[in-house]
Amino acid sequence: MQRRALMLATLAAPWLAGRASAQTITLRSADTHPDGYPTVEAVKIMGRFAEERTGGRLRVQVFHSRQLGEERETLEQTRFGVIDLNRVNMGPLNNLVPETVVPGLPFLFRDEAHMRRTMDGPIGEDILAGAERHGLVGLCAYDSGARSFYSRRGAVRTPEDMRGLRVRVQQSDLWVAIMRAVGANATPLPFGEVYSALQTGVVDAAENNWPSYHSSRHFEVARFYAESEHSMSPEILVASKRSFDRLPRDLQGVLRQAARDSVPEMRRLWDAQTAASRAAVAQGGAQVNAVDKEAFARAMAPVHQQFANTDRLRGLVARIRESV
Ligand code: GTR
Repeated sequence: MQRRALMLATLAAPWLAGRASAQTITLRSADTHPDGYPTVEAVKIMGRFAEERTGGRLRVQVFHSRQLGEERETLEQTRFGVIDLNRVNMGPLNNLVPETVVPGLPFLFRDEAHMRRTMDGPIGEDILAGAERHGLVGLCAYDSGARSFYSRRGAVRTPEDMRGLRVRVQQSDLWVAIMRAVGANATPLPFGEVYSALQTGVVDAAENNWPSYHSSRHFEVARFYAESEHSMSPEILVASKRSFDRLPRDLQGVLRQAARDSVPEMRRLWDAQTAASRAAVAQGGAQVNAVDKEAFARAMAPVHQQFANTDRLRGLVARIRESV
């Protein structure tokens, strides 16, 4: 039988604060990143909003640093209501929730501002809503900047330089296809295994944004960072539908609004962290180079047709392209 996390958390809450009759509900939230990372801090901020707005009836406890497991496992547990909230990248959701593929498609957004406007508007709402059919309530999307390649073997400048490289990807068919498109061998691995895979040569390369390249210390073992910026697959905060449905109506509304209100806070932290991480990895010996982006975009283009393969998904892609 599944553990009733929400109920247990409620019973275990030592701080039955506020009015004597008010019960405190504590939602447990998972994150792969360490304490202090913008996603971790954003969910804490959301928790503070929720707590303030409910007079302490609703709280959020963030378990950072993979304390509850790797993203794919924690997502399963979230669907079953063992974990109440989960902040993951959209990548590990790709195989489950088709809509999450769309914003990760290579070179889709024109820039970060386009991605932000899209995810804040009706298209973003539509993508988040896709999770609901799969036991998850999409609360908000956070930034994940742009993902770029990094290698232990040498600078990558063109798609030809990727040929035959073993590249770690997120556990997602989209990501396997993206690597195939440039002639690389995709190796899907959980995030927590990437450092040692790079260190021991199980993989030659991986790809991620500046803050993750930095906080995971991958720059120590893969020093050549190629600014390909090939995908802007955003982060997503989901609630377990089981946990969400158990919340009183008013608390559901508070939770949704608190999540939305944490997005600008997250972005402030994200921009600062991106600049700090860029400087820190350069200091730590990373060598950064530019790539032939047009050649990468051309090579990866067939992935769009392959994965935006229903009217709904094609429609989302078209709306994103048309949006200003
Ligand atoms: C990071 C993201 C994590 C995780 C990781 C990965 O950018 O924030 O949630 O998905 O990438 O590559 O596994």
